[in-house]
Amino acid sequence: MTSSDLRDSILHHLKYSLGKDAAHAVTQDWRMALSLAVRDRITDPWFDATRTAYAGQNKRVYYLSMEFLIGRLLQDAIVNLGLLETAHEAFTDLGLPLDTVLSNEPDAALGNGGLGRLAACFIESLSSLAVPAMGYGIRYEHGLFKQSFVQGRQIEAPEDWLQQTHAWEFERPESTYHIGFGGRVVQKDGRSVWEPEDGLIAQAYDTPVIGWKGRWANTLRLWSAKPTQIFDLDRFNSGDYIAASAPETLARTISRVLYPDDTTPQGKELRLKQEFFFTAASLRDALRRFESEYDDLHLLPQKVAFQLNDTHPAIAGPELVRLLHDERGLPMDEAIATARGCLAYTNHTLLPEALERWPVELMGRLLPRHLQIIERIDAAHAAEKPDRRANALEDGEVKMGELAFIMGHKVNGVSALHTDLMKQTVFKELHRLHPDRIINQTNGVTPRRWVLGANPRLSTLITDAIGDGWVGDLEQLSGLETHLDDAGFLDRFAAAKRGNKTDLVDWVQRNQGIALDPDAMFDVQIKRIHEYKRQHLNILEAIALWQEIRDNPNADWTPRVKIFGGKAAPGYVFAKEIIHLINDVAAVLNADPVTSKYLKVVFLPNYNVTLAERLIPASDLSEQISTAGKEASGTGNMKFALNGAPTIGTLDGANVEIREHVGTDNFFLFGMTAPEVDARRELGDHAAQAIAADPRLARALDAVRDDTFAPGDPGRHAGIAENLSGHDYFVVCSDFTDYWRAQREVDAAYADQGGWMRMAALNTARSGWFSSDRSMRGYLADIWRTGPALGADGE
Ligand code: CJB
Repeated sequence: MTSSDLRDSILHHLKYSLGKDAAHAVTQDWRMALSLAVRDRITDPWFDATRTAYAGQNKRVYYLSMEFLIGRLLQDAIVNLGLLETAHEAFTDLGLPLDTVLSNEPDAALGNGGLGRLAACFIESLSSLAVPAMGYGIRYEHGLFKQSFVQGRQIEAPEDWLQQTHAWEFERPESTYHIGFGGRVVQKDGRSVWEPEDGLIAQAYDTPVIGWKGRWANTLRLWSAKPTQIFDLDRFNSGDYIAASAPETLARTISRVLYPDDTTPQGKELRLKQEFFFTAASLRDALRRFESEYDDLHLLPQKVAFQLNDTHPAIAGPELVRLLHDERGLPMDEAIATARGCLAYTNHTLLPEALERWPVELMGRLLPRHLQIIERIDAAHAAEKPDRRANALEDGEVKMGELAFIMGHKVNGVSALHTDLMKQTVFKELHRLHPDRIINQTNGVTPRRWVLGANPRLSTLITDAIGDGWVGDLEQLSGLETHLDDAGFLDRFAAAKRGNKTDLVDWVQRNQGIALDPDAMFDVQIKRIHEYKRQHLNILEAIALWQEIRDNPNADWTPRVKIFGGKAAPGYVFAKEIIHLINDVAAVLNADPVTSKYLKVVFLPNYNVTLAERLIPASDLSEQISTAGKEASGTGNMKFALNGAPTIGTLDGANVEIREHVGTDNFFLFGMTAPEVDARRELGDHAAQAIAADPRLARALDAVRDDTFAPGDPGRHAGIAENLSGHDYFVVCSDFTDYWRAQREVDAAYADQGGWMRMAALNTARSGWFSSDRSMRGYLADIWRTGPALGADGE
C-alpha cells in the first residue's frame, strides 16, 4: 500500500463512513477515518485466518479473562501492518502530524493492571504466532476510573472510553446468548434441568487483533449485557418512565463497570454475576463453533482449550459440565473428564484476600445447579483421591482457586518463584495429590508494542545493528552483545535514551508545569499502588536522601528524579494515604532551593498504558521493590529491562529470572528473600529493631510523623508512620537499610555514564527471553498441546 492509497482510503472513509468534509474535519474525524482505513487492511487477513483455522481443523485456544487492558489500538495495528512510514507520509500530505492523530485515541482501560495487560500481550502474540485463538471478556462501558489529584489526594472520576464510537469493533447483533440467574433445578425425564428465574442477553462485539507483519488476526470478543425485554410498555403507558426502563438498567449494570480493584475482589453479588455472564456466554459460543464442525463431544479436548485467567472465570468448570451433562446428555463422570481436558488455570496471586471465595448461600441462590455440580465435582475428586481432603467446598464457601485447580488439567504460575510458592503454600495439599498439574509459565510482554511501537529510537538502532528479525524473534537481541565494545554503538544507545528523556521532559513541562533535567537519573516506579509493592519504601528513601543532601549540600550528589505513577483502589484507604504522602513530599522537595537540583519527585496522574509507553523508554532505573514472595511475576519489570533500564529490586516474582538473564552485575539487588521475610516477621518487633539500628530510617520516619510534609496539619501522615514503626507487615523498615545501600550503588554506577550505558544496553541485549511470544510457545507446548496454523513461510 502506498501513502497515496492510504490517503485516498482515509479521505474515502472521512466522506462516506463519517459524513465529513475534509475542510471541516477535526482531529477525531481524522483519527476515525485512519482507523477505518487501517481496519480495512486487517479484515482480509482476519477472514483468511478464520478460513484457514476451519479448513485445517485446528485446535482453538480460548483465553477467558475479566480484563483486557488493550490501551490504544491504532498505532499497534499500523506498526504490525508495517504501515508506520506510509501513514506518516499520508498525513504529511494531509497537513496534519500523524502523532496528533494517534494521540487522539482514547486508552481502552478494560483492566486494572498486570493481569489485564498480560491478556492483551498474549492475544497479540497468539496473532503474531498465527495460532487460532480468541480472547473472551466483557465490554465494560466504563473501564478503570480516571485519576486526578486535588491537594495531593487521589480523586476518581468515571472513565468514558465508549463516549466516542469505538473504531475497531464490529457489533454482532446476531451473536447473542441468553444467560440465566437464580430459579430452581427440576427433574425432567431423570435429568436435572436448571430453570433460571431471571435472565439477560449477552451480545458479542468483535475486535480484530492483527499480528506482526499482518500474517494472521485473531478476535477479541467482548460481551455486552442487554435486557431480554427492552422496556416495560405497560408501565411506560401508565407514565412510570423510570420503572419502565428498569429492565434495561438492571441488565446493563452487568457490563457497566470494571471493578476498580486489583488483587482483592469485592465480595459482591454483581461481581459473581459478571463472572458467570461472560464465562457462560463464551463457553456456549465456543461449543456452538465446535458443534458446527464436529458431532462427537469426546473430541472436545483435542479441539478446544479454555485458559482461565485467574479464578474470575473459574465457574467455567461447573458450567461446562452442566452444558455437557444436563444439556447434551454426557454421563456425569465423562462430562467432568471432558471438561477437565479442555480447561487450564493460571494463578496470578498468592495474596489470601485475592483468592476468590463465594458464600454457598450466594452461589446457591444465583447458580443453584452449579452449586450441585460443584458438590459432584468434589465428590468425584474425593473418590479419585480418597486419602486427603482438598475440596472446592469448605466451611460454607466455594473456593474458586481449588475449583479451578480440580477442574483444570494444568495449573500454571507466572514466574518460577511464584510457581514454587504455589506448591508450598496455597495449593500445597492439591499439589501433593496431583504432583504433575502445577507447571511454570513465566510471563512475557509483546515486543511490538513495548519496543518497536513505544521506542522507535532504540528500535532503529537495534535494527541497524542486527536487522529486523528481533521483532518476531526477540531472543535475537543477544546479537547486540557483540556491538557493546563499539563506542559508536553505545553513543547511539545513549543518544536514543537521551532523546526519549528529552521528549518526556517536554511532556512533563507541558502537562504538569514541572521542569526536569534530562541529565538527571530518571528513577521510575509505575504500577498499582499497594503496600506489597512498597511505594512507601521508595518515598522513605527519597525523604532520607533529601535530609542527607540538606546536611551536606556540597557533596557530589548524583541528580535524580523519582517518578511515580499508579492508581489506588478507591476503597483501599492506606494506598490512598501513600499517594497523598508522595504528593506532599514532592511539593516540599521540589520547592527546596538547595536540594531540588539533585532530587525531585514527580507523581504523574492517571497512569495508563499510554503513559507507560511514554515513560518506560525514557527511564534509567526500574523500581521493582515488592516484599519478596508477594509479587507473582511483574511484567513492567520486563518492559524496563528491554528498554535499557536496569532494575533495583528484590528477589521477587520474575525479578529473579531477569537478574539471571541480564547478569548479577547488571541488576541492583537488595532486601530479604521470601523465607527471610517469613522468619523476620516471626520477630514481633522487627520494625522497631530496624529503626533502632538505622538512624537515617528513624529520622525519615520522624519527618513523616511530624508536619514536615503537612505544614500546619501535623498528624496527616501519622497513620503511615505508625503502621511502619509498628506492625509493618510488608517489612518496609527491615528492608530499608539495604535498599539505601543499593541506591547509593546506583548513584555511583550512574555517575560513570560509559559504564551505565553498557549496563543498560546489556539489559536490552539479554532480555529477549521475556517476550510474550516465548510465553505463548510455552503454553502451546505444555498446556494447550497445539501450535501455529501457518508455518514461518506463511503456508
Ligand atoms: N495480578 O494484576 C493482577 N491482578 C490480580 O488480581 C492478580 C494478579 C498481577 O498479574 C500479573 C500478570 O500475571 C503479575 O505479573 C503480577 O505480579 C500480579 O500482581
